[in-house]
Amino acid sequence: MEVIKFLLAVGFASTLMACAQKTEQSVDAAVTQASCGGMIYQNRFIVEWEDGHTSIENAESYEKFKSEFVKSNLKEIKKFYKDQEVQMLPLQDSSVTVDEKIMPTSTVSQNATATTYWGQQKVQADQLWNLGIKGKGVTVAVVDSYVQADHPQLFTRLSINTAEIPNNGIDDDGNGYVDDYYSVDFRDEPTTGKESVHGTHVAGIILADSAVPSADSSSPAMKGMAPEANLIPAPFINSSGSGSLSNAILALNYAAKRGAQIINNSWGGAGCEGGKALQSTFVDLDKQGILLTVAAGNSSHDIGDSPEYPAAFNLANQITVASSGASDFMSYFSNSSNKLVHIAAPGENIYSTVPFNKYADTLSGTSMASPFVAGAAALLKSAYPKATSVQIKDALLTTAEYSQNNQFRVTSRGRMNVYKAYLKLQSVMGN
Ligand SMILES: [Ca+2]
Ligand SMILES: [Ca+2]
Repeated sequence: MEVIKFLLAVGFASTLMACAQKTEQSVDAAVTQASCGGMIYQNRFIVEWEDGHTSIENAESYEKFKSEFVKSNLKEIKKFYKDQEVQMLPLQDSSVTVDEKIMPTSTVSQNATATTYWGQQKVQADQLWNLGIKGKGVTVAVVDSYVQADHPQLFTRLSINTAEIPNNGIDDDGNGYVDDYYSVDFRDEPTTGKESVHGTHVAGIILADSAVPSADSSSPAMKGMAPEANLIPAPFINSSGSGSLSNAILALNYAAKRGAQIINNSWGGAGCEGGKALQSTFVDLDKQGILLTVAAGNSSHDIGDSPEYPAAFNLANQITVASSGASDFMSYFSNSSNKLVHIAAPGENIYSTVPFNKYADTLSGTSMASPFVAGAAALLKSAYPKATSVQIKDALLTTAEYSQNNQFRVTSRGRMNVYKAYLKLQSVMGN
């Protein structure tokens, strides 16, 4: 697997490893150029089968895996990869201890300031809210770290697997996961005493329920971009901030099968052999028409020169997002590329929900910019359910805002404006 930490400010050692494919593959020439490093799991393997499904297999060693598992399933196996982990650093390291959990119980005064919702205002989300467009009927998956699903502003938005009866110890819908009424936790180490705030923050940017008031006197309620969209949290990043590529793939495939129409990916670090496994999954999701929003990364570089994945996959239904600030300049930390990064969105000092000891807080990074676009896409999809992901992407990219003096180094040259994208989509789709 690869791991993957949220946002990505990553220095990779370059350790190219031999590919473990059964046959020559051309899944992605580009991925092989990426540097890769970090820990390789010696006893866990990602297997792509001829029938199209992917599984994760454990074995004592690589040799035993090849001589026993692969040998006995040779006809059915299409490709296999070593699982790997890549360490990346979030822009801001932020976590809370689990015993700090204090659920607010009463509603008190709200103290939003002019800058609290600068991002939502900049992209003119309120114009759509005023039209009653709030993401209703659209399902968004957050493939990330832990999400506090019982946060008051997220709990109301949880997508429910109606084919599953909760807490009866049975996999009622036969999807391979017992009691996944809400979701599945794909992390290797679900509880360590500390939790990252990342996933909860990302989820809130997309769809925190603005109809639920804050119960914390020091924190105003979050206004999610699409406050009536539905959430599938699919955590795979451990509380330490890293995760495995195999768990990411399981989480992505799970979200797709549960009906996610949009999947946000505020993480990176998938290079080399493992990057090919991830790309194969992304290509499959892309073929299903799922819109994939991806953080460009926080290494301040051009990912056309130094590819990072999944940011640089550049698929038809993928939108890779750079970060901009309140003054509408590219954030100093943001990755860019005139070919591979598509649009900028607010990513500095972004206020959103956090777990446990506070109601909401401020973080910065392309991890925050990507969910702005995911939420915008959910708004557009709810307004025009028949719009394809390509049409939604095109509407967002062709209406990005920029001035002649300030063009962003992204394909659209500008920063997202969801209201303008809505008007564009309206002209394409008709009323
Ligand atoms: Ca199930
Ligand atoms: Ca059940």
